[in-house]
Amino acid sequence: MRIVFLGPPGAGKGTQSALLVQRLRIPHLSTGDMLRQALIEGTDLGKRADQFMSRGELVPDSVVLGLIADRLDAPDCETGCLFDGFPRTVQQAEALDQVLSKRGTPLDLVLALDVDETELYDRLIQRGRLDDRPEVIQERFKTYVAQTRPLFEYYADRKLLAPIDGAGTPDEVFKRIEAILDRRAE
Ligand code: B4P
Repeated sequence: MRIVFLGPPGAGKGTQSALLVQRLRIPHLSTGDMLRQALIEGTDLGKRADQFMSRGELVPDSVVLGLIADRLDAPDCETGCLFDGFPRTVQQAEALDQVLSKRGTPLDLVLALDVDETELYDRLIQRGRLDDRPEVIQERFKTYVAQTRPLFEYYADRKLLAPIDGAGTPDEVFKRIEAILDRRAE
């Protein structure tokens, strides 16, 4: 099964993805984690990505698409995977469609988390990662609305979108996701 997790910064994509990959036993492909790992390792790619992440901007599509294409070549992705925080632009979504259709393995589902912006802000401030400073959070929200939010329509048009209320505890949100999966399996 191939699933995309979509949602604003701090909506819980990473949190819910960790639960979902345990249930589905598929690899977890988080572009945010991959970029942060590249920075920790001090690679050129990591240093380049950091310039964008630290300002609340998206890392260029070419960088992110290269990471995803390499990861999809690994044998553990043959039976499926969970894309967490990718795609984040319509261009990334189109590129992903192309890569997957070449492999004959299209997307099955797009889970779209929605959470009130005040709640998102509180969660991110509490998390306190380097890119969770007030001015960077506001920039990430703006970037999300301009570049990622259009993906809701993109995937709704393709009948793949499953909207989820992301308010409440992580367990409550995960139960809503499980209900969607159970309905699909019926
Ligand atoms: P990401 O790593 O994807 O991070 P995020 O959107 O900020 O967080 P997420 O939604 O995963 O929230 P989480 O579960 O951690 O992106 C970081 C940056 O990387 C981007 O800004 C961008 O620059 C770059 N990037 C990544 N992918 C890219 C792409 N495809 N293209 C270009 N650039 C890209 O939850 C947040 C906090 O809330 C946590 O502390 C968590 O414990 C808490 N929480 C979660 N669920 C909760 C709940 N239900 N109730 C209360 N708290 C909750």
